[in-house]
Amino acid sequence: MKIETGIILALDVTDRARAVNVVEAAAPHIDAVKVGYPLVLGAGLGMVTELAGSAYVLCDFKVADIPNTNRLIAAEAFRAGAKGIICQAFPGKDSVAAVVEEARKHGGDVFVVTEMSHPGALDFMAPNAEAMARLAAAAGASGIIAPATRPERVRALKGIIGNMLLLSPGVGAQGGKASDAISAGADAVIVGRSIYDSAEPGRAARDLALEVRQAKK
Ligand code: OMP
Repeated sequence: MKIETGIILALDVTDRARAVNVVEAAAPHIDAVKVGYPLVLGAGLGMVTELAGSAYVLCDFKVADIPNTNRLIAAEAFRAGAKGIICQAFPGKDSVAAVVEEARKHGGDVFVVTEMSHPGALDFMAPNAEAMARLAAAAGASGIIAPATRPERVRALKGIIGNMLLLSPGVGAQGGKASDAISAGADAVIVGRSIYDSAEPGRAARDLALEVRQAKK
């Protein structure tokens, strides 16, 4: 993934026409479109293929199964046109390695979730997040996902992964600030509702891109 604006659009809408409109408006200000279960279950896996015609599509399937099932899921995502995929670390290193191995066949990226952005992540994920970041690095992933809602955790986890990418969700609707996440070491922020629920998604994406650019100075 090439980081320029530092904005990844989380396209969690379920309707094809709305999805296309939001992407068209936000396109000049984003580095990638993250497509997850809401859109794929609502409008079909064909959305990945359609959007891949004009954008880097990051499939957020939070892949979290045994190695063979992970491999099968990743293969379908890349076959549909995804350039990157998100997997969970907690099933362990063989499960993550299976996703990385499949991604390599397609020249794709793997991003591994460490500590999630919601409060419940403190129950089980936070105590293990450093180990999960080390696992991601050892597996040869392109990067990790870490919470904009806790910039101090972004800083700590970026310290573990070095030059790997750190993508940070939790901006806006979940209470985090893009500039805080970037200042703490995030390479890009993942933003959904603050863009797609805005009356002007293009303007919302542009304003966030400006905030990111200023925080990177
Ligand atoms: P908004 O809260 O609407 O900006 O959306 C955030 C997006 O990031 C959603 O697609 C979430 O599924 C995703 N996300 C998190 O919010 N927190 C995480 O810890 C990890 C993710 C993710 O993997 O993308």
